[in-house]
This record gives sequence, C-alpha cells and structure tokens, in this order.
Amino acid sequence: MDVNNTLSGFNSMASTFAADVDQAFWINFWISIFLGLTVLIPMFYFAWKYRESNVKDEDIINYTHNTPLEITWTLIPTALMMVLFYYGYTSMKTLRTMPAASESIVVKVEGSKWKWKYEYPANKSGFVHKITSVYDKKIGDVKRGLYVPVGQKVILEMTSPLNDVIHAYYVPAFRMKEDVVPGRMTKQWFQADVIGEYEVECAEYCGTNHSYMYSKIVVMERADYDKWFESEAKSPFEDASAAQVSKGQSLYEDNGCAGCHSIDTDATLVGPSLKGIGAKYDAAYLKTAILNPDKDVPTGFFPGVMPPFALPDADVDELVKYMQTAK
Ligand code: HEC
Ligand SMILES: [Cu+2]
Repeated sequence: MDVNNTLSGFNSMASTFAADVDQAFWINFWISIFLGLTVLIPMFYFAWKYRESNVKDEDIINYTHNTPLEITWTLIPTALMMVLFYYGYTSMKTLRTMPAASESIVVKVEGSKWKWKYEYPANKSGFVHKITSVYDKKIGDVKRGLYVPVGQKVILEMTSPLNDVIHAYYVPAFRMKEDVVPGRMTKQWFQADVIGEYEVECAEYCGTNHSYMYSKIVVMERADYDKWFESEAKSPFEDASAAQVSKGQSLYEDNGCAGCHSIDTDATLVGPSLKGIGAKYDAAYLKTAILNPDKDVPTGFFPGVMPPFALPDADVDELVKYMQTAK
C-alpha cells in the first residue's frame, strides 16, 4: 500500500457504485462550469462595454423588466438544477439503501484512537474473527485489514467507544465515506468487483495519530476467503497452526498497543518505546501503566493520550510478561 499517494484510489473503479458517484460528480462539475460562465462572461463584458468613459448620461435608459429574458434565465438554471438533483439523489439512494442482511456479510466495525477493529459473524464452527487493523510506522504498512470475497455485498455496522471521538470510514477506491460516532451505529455497504487491496482512511480529524489511522480492505477470491473464514487464522496470510505467537503478543496486537508503541526499536511513536522496559521497571509499574496510564507519565509525554485498558487480570499479566520478554 502506497500511503504517500492517498488519492491513488480515485483511479480505480473497484466498487459497484464508483461509476455512479463519478458520473454524478462530472455532471455536477460541468453544469457548474456552464452556469458559472453564463454569469461571469456577460458580467465582465457589460462591465467593459458600459465603462464610465464609454457612456454618455443622455444615453442611459432605465428598463424596468424584460419578461422573455427573465423567463429564460429562470427556466434554464432551474432545469439544470433538477438534473443535478436527479443524479445526486439517485446515486445517494444507491449508496444509502442497505442490501438485505441475508445476502450480505455483516461486519461490525469499531473505530477508536487510532485503530480499526472488525468483528465478523461466527463461522460454521462458531469461531468469531476479531481483527485489529493498525498502521505500523516501522514497516510502513497496515497490519491486517478487512477481508472480503469479490462480488459480495458487505454491510459495515460502525461505531466508536463512548470514551472516544468521531472518526470516519473512508474508502476512496469505492467512493464511500461515513462518520463513525461514539454511542451511535452508522452503516454503509459496498460490493467490490475487482480483486486487490484498497486503502481505508480516517476522514474525521481525531487527534495526534489521525493521519496514521489507516486500514485496508482486501478483496479476494471466494474460495480463498471461505478457506480463511472457516479457519481460526488471524488473516488469510497467516497460518493458524504455524503462528506460535504468545498470548501476550496476541493481546498486544489486538489492543492496538503497537500503533502507539514500538517494542523492538527505540522509535518514539505516539508513546515511548517499550524496548527493554522490563529491565527498567517492575511488573507492578507495568500493570499500573496499562490500567491507569495517567498515574506515572514519563517525561516528554502527556497524560490523557493512552486510554486506560479495562482488561481482565490474566490478560494484563500476559501483556506485562510480553513486555518483559520482548526482544
Ligand atoms: C493511543 C496511543 C497508546 C496506546 C493505544 C497505548 N499506549 Fe501505552 N502509552 C502511550 C503514551 C502517550 C504513554 C506515555 C504517557 C503515559 O504514561 O500515559 C504510554 C505509556 C505506556 C507505558 C509506560 C512507559 C514508561 O516508560 O513509563 C507502558 C508500559 C505502556 N504505555 C504500555 C501499553 C500497552 C501494553 C498498551 C496496549 C494494551 C498501550 N500502552 C497502548 C500511548 C499509548
Ligand atoms: Cu480517526
């Protein structure tokens, strides 16, 4: 994914309604140009023609009105505005009319500072895929994303936690964007028709790491998707059995710690590097750092940035163990 070229998505027509939205845009654009010029050109022409040095006082006539002219300049713009309305309304309707849930994959999306989480319906064996998608500054790419089969309707049910802020789920290649609001569910849908990887951006300014609040949608062959969906692998590109990540590492990734902390380099992301932190502090300090981050704030950082994580004790212990041992 090339994050330096965020407009690249506009070159592709990867969803069912991309063409619709583009058509509405271009009709809007050209009608606006036409109407703008029909006002501006006569305006400049008359300003020049009737300039002070060119008009004698005795030549000035006061017209009160001109009915045919007034009817013309009312009817033509009105008709053109109705054309704009028609294309705007019909494409809006396609975008905002959700397909039947029975023929769609319904994925729950949670946007929070600064990660995206996806939760799928249970698969045949009752396993629920929960994916955390964060941008990793070190590798310059998004780790994990939303996986969908090509040609499949997908409904996104989106929200944000109550203690968070507004985000927006924006997929340029699909021409779709909708706010993600704490305490409220918003929806959008799409059907991707071209296999590939598409960038997702947060389109609502949400604080320090807003510009890195990326995710991706990976559109794949039906068979590849099904194979992954019925497995317990974290993504279609990771092998469930070979992935011997510890419970701690898994929690570290799923809670989005990696989006704010580097654990294998000294790089400062949003928060301090956690490399070698086990040698610096004891377990009690690390535990408090997770549950009550504002208690001890290292110099150079601010309270209120790292959210408190209300995790079960066992999970906190695993995270602490992971931080103590990570190389
Ligand atoms: C939104 C960004 C963000 C996320 C997500 C985040 N942190 Fe932090 N973290 C920070 C910031 C900023 C600080 C420094 C300020 C403070 O202590 O509150 C910090 C401090 C810490 C410290 C103390 C470091 C020190 O040198 O004193 C530890 C340990 C820590 N975080 C672990 C974690 C773990 C584990 C997770 C995941 C469960 C996590 N953080 C998630 C931003 C984040
Ligand atoms: Cu955001």
